Amino acid sequence: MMKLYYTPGSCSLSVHIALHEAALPFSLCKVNLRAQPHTTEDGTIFSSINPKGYVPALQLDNGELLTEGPALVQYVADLAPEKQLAPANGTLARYRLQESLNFIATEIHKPFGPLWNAKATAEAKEAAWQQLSRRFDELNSHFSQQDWLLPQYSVADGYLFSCLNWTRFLHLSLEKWPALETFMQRITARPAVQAALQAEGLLG
Ligand SMILES: N[C@@H](CCC(=O)N[C@@H](CS)C(=O)NCC(=O)O)C(=O)O
Repeated sequence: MMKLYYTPGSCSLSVHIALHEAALPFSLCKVNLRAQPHTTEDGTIFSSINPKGYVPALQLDNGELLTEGPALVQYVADLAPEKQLAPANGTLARYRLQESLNFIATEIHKPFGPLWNAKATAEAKEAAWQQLSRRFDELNSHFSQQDWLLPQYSVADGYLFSCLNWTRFLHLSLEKWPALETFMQRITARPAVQAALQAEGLLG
């Protein structure tokens, strides 16, 4: 059975959601990112499992470890093609998915970094929020016209949700972007998202 190394509320939530959407069997292993060095719930030094030292990481059925969220969610989607979580490989639509995943990884996920960094100055945090705000403007106009990033729900939506959800923990409001707030409500209502949030202790 596949095993997902995750930390509640982190970017690994995207993969956790994809596994639930795909209705595949998997187990979870929690990683404590606050501990230095990072450790798993059974006390193993996480870098002995994933030398990159970060989540998400997915142990596949053949024992190999696969990392990098955008690769993982596509791997999971391709294991359950009937769920249509990713367009078929080789189609232009699949490149549209990869376009979205790369956009989220580089323009949304990583730019949140300074907002999480206790050593970042107030100026650095403000600059990061301004940069994210420009991306949110674009996303807000997209979601004013379309429910999902692609014409139908895909793993990219789960990834975007997982990153935007950080605004809750950071006490930052999305009210300037009403279509983005509606997107968050729409996706939160999905049973797979509820199941992942519940398992990570993030409901309520
Ligand atoms: N390039 C990786 C980045 C993953 C990442 O940023 N993981 C964060 C949590 S959201 C983490 O584990 N940080 C702890 C660390 O780097 O020590 C991916 O896209 O999967």
